[in-house]
Amino acid sequence: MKIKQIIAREILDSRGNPTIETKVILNNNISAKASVPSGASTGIHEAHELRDGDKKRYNGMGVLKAVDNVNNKIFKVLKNVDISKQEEIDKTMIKLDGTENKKKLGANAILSVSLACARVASIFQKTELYQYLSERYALCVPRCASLPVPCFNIFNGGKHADTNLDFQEFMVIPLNCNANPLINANPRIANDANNKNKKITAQPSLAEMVRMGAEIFHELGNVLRKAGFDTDVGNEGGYAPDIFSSMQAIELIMAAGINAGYKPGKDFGIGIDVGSSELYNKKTRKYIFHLDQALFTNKTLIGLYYEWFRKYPIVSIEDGLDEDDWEGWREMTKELGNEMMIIGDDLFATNIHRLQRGIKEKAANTILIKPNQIGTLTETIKCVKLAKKYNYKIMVSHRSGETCDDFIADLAVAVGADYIKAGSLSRGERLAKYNRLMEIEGLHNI
Ligand code: 2PG
Ligand code: MG
Repeated sequence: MKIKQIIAREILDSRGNPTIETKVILNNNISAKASVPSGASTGIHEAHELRDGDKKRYNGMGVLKAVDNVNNKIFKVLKNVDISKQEEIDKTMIKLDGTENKKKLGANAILSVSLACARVASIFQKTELYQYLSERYALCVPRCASLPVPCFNIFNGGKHADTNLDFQEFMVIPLNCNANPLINANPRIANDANNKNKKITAQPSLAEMVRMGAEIFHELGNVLRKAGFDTDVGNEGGYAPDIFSSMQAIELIMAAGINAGYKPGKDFGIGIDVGSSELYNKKTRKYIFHLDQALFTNKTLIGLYYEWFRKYPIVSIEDGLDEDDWEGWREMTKELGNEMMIIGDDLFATNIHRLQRGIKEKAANTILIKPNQIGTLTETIKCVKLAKKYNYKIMVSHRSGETCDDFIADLAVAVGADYIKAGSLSRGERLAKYNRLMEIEGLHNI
């Protein structure tokens, strides 16, 4: 079946900023849409997000040029192309753009078409999107697709909230699940036979993991309220009060988890996205944490992470160091990589060239996968495949500016991702992803 029409338009994302939504229509009039998210703590190695720059509209954030690129330039080269040829579709757009980081057409323009094509192809084939992706890219037959463990960002800081907290995300991560071998292999936090936990059975279903996240999220609200803190939420739906130290965020989450009836280190661990590229001074090579009034070198910061690891059930640190501090990443992976997930987000930017360097340098043991960091579905999946080949764990991720498009839920299942992070347990654009995962779980009893 061939592409008959492609129509893009400007819509608003969860922050009220413009983004692009694209509809692809086939010759038989079957159609599907996809929209793209947008980051706030955007890495410098990401593909280019094309914005109009016209200060008279949306303070320069408009995406009418990207929309125009889809409706004209991209449509021209994709008209009548067979919808089942996803790799060819992506390759054609990459070629048409012709730049290293998709700055001519815009990665936002290209990705919206790429995702919409995959979605309409799955509808045409009458298969679920995750099944279609899995088969299309020979990832694995649907029966071995697996559900990722959700990581709930219930405490927002950094660029995602108006708060004094420098750290960007504090996540609750369910333990006791098969998909979590690194964590379960760790004797300090592995499930023990005497765990008299009343709420979660040995292997929680995705719906149970979501329930745990929601219960802890609500309890955190109570804990904060009682302590006199603000309970408004940040960009990703987690609470975002001004607090007294970074460590206090962890203490509050631990208290909420315990109050909700769960055991830290047994039922749930804590993951931190430091977003440290935002805190790094390239000249002095120091990391500045304003709330804690502290300055760190990469070595002393790794020391702090280790101290926290000894004290709390920390199971992952994302972007613990700057995106170009390769020497630091090597050291951090050597020091902490056997104990927890060392996740590269800005470091890798879902880019196989950056990942190849990481593999060579033994930097990180987990990669964050964000399709809009690279700009096409095919390149995203190539990156996942390479990471898997070298035993990196896979965490598929949303962006802080989202839409209600739930594509990444299907993507995470299709590639057999170990984890997915899609924010907190509030805000519709975050829940859309978790709700889709629960739907998939129900559909096929994965
Ligand atoms: C991150 C993301 C998503 P942003 O750093 O991991 O949580 O944030 O989309 O702002 O880059
Ligand atoms: Mg990150």
